[in-house]
Amino acid sequence: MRVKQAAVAISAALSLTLAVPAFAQESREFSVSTVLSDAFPWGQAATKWAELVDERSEGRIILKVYPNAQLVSGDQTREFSAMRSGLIDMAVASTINWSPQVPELNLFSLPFLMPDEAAIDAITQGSAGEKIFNAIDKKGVVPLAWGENGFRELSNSKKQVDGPEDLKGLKVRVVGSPLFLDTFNTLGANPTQMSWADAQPALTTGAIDGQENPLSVFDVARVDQVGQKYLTQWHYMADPLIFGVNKRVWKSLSAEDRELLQQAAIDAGAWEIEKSRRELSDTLAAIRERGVEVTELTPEQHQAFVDATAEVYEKWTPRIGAELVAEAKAAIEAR
Ligand code: X2X
Repeated sequence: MRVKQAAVAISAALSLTLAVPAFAQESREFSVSTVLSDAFPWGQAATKWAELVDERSEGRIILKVYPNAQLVSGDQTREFSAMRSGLIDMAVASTINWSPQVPELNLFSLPFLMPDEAAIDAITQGSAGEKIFNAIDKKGVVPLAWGENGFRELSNSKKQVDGPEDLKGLKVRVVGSPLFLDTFNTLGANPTQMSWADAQPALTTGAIDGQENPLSVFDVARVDQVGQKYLTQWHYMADPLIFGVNKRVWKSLSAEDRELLQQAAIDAGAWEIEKSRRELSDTLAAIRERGVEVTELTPEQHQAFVDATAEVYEKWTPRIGAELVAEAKAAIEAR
């Protein structure tokens, strides 16, 4: 009797299993954190990743994007810790926001290290990039691919800035690593750290005079409409984006799905880097058209900023790792 009952139960369970379509059974959803929404290239990188994964897994793997750092209540420098602890499954993140937990990522924030896009690529696509990925991996997050936020330009509501002396006393909002405080303090400015969520109201009320962000962010967030009328194209640093996955989530995936997820991240990242670079000149034209005074630096003016920030290297090179900094410099030299 017992045996017969068990057999009935098993056959019922079996037919139930067979009745459920395979995709519904195996479909898994993961959270993806970003700071900027898909109105910006950054958010578009995450959306593209989700689309490619959906398509290539035939709906088995669903990436749900949560923009505006909402999974950490806007506190973007807590994103890495939240990911490591499993509160967030995946992210497309700026190197700046993860740099408090991964000191090696401060490399990209060294002022005037990377003169052009080829210099960014020389780091990310070479042995220095590999070292950085290893450092992230050791901290509990699996890095899959690179994207790009872009070269960060300086804006303010007070005056045209074409030399370090113009920054004296200017209240500038910065984010992330204390390295930014050192850079702006060295320049004689008055830097203050706050999240992007807090920066926008602070710009509106005039609590701060200036900020630094890529042209795409300045443009899409309409930063000029909160009084930022002066923009200096000083290209002092660029923040790449990193596609990453929590380690436990990564280990729970099959080898095929890991490959699928990584290849989709690589493709989405390459797509976004190409797109953001291609759109730069149109973006700059749009910003100019809205009446923003854009300052380009002469080589001499540029050099004055380089000289004024040299001491940041002395303090930060040992923290980032002397070997890594040297490797990055050599890769840039050889680009
Ligand atoms: O907060 C910023 O300035 C932003 C949006 O660029 C980053 O998250 C690094």
